[in-house]
Amino acid sequence: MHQQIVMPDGDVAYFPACFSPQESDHYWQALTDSIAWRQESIKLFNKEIPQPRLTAWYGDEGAIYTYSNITNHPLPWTPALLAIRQRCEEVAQASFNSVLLNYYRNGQDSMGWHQDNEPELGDHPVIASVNFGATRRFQLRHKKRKDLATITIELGSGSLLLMQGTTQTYWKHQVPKTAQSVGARINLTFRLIRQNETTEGTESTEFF
Ligand SMILES: O=C(O)CCC(=O)C(=O)O
Ligand SMILES: [Mn+2]
Repeated sequence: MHQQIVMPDGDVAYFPACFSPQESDHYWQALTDSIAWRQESIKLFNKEIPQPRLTAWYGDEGAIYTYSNITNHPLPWTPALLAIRQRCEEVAQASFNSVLLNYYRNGQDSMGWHQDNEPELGDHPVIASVNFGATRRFQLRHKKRKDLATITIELGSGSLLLMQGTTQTYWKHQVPKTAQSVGARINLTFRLIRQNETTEGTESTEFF
């Protein structure tokens, strides 16, 4: 069972129960216990600002990505991450070689408007976004069409949001802060990072 979001210039599908409540409890605990959560900072106007969430990056050895001018090497897959990835690959009918994890401690943790358009992801990335724990509001906004309303989806525990096609070209997304009292939430975005000449030092254009 899934819901296709009605939107121009994008392809977003919501699977509210990709994982059962039992599986969700299990993975919540496994990820809380085993992931090396980090508090990263971003440099803004020469000041180090802590990100409003904890993060972690896991994946195949070569799945290197650059973020805020920092080259990030992934940590090796854990059994829980491999099992979650397998479910995502079955549903998405796509392959993923890395996952970015976000830990939102409470309603003050958030992620601002952005698109997942790092060059390493290629032109039309397939992104599988999985959630465990508290339900949080996820919003999509068209970059040019001011006549289109913001789309809001409440992402619940055990859900999968699949973004593909031209979604990352034409739409931005965010997880806003909320004044409501909400518990912690773990989000995982599975991605396929493309090796390129700069990171590999060869002319290989293979996907891995
Ligand atoms: O937490 C979410 O639902 C979104 C996370 C996200 O957009 C990202 O990691 O790029
Ligand atoms: Mn994103």
